[in-house]
Amino acid sequence: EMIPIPSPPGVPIFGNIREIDPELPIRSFMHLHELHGPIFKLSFAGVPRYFIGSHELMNEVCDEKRFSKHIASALKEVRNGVHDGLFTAHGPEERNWGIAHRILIPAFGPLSIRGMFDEMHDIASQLVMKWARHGPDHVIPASDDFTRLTLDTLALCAMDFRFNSYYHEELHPFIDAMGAFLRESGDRSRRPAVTQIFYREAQRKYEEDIALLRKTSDDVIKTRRSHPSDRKDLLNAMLNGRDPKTGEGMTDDSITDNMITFLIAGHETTSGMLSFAFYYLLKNPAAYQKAQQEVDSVIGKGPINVDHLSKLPFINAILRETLRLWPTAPMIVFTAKEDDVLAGKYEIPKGEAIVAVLPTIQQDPLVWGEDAAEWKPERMLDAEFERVQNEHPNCWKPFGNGMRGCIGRPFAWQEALLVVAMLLQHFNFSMDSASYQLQMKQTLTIKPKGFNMRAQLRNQAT
Ligand code: MNH
Repeated sequence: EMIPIPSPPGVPIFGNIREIDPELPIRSFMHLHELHGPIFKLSFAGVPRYFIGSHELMNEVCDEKRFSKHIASALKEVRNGVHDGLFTAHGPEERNWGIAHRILIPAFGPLSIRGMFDEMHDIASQLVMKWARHGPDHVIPASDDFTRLTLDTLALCAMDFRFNSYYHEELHPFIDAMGAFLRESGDRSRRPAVTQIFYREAQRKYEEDIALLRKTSDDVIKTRRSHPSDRKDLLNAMLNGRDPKTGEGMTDDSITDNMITFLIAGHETTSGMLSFAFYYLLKNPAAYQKAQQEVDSVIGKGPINVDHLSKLPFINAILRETLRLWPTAPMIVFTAKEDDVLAGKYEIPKGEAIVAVLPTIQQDPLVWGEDAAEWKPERMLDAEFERVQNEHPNCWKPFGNGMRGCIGRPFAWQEALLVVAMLLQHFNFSMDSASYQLQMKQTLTIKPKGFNMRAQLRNQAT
């Protein structure tokens, strides 16, 4: 028996756009799930979109035989800048995706990521020194400083390029251009196509930003070509790698598309995760203490090394639980390969966008219990986490699904474990304002808004 999918009525031309908070669409979608249940349908400028918000429905769309990743809204606009790079490619039907995917899988594998430890440590140490120098009265804008960290780490590990973001108030022109490009891509996706002609100045700036991003990346490639090195970084993997299947290498255009893609896909997601993690740690003193004890007993006062990272189960659980409540890439989009039926009762036509509202899906009480909305890292310790995932496959998907899942996950995880451990080792943190309530800011990703901390060096006479 088919059941009609709830669809709140919209207004002509714009459709349901008015029901959505343009500053924080994810909140609106989560709220609509509370009102309408696990599935509803909206239409934007005449284009229908399905939204799912339960584990049961998510588990079905993760079936790669029936569903695949769909490039819609903001991602479709990001394609204007990075084309068929890994993140914005339609999939295996685009040749460059397969070639880049096969060449880059080993380059993002655990072994290569381990080899990046020293450079990750270099940038993390700079953050520690900056906060130490500023002293305990300095108000730290957590998201901003974590974003400097993740960008600098990516650029250094991926292509031996130093943004040196900590040393400048203004960001490197590349970083400015990337921010503007992503913001405008988001804005364009919310404007009906017919109104685009009224945005000529925005269009000019958009093209200029894309040109700057590509020129910077092309220059890095040229420099490496004229000064080859045997660094084991992502740039060398792309320049020298051959696709085991076709024997082909990546074209320069594809290398540039992917170089920019790594910076786009990898910096805000990771910095948002770090910011949310510190927010929850500071809201939960018992967990904070437990995490700090873990660091003290595993690492002590000496320098951290790569082998320590596999011995931090509680910090590991903290990161997992943080991404369960606030997956920093909060929506991923699927489409049905053929006309399909979800949960035996909801008809979904072939080719339409199905948006997975990850925070709602990952707080499904049928999986996590009545306290699903609470932050409880204990439930993410290895044994318990494995048990839940075996019982409820695809209940935790902050890194996406299947062959289109995140290629940078080991990179992000190593960086985040390292940074959390080093920061807890060196500082005692507090919230700048004890009354701070979590607010969020959304672009392609989500992060805490206005979340500030203070950092007091530990092991110092006070
Ligand atoms: Mn990442 C795909 C989340 C860190 C590079 N990433 C995805 C997807 C999610 C995601 C979700 C799937 C998107 C979709 O279905 O449309 N990524 C994250 C999160 C973090 C993250 C939550 C950190 C925390 N990602 C990183 C880092 C890099 C990176 C770091 C690069 C160094 N991610 C990618 C790329 C893809 C991707 C590239 C696209 C892979 C593909 O489709 O082939």
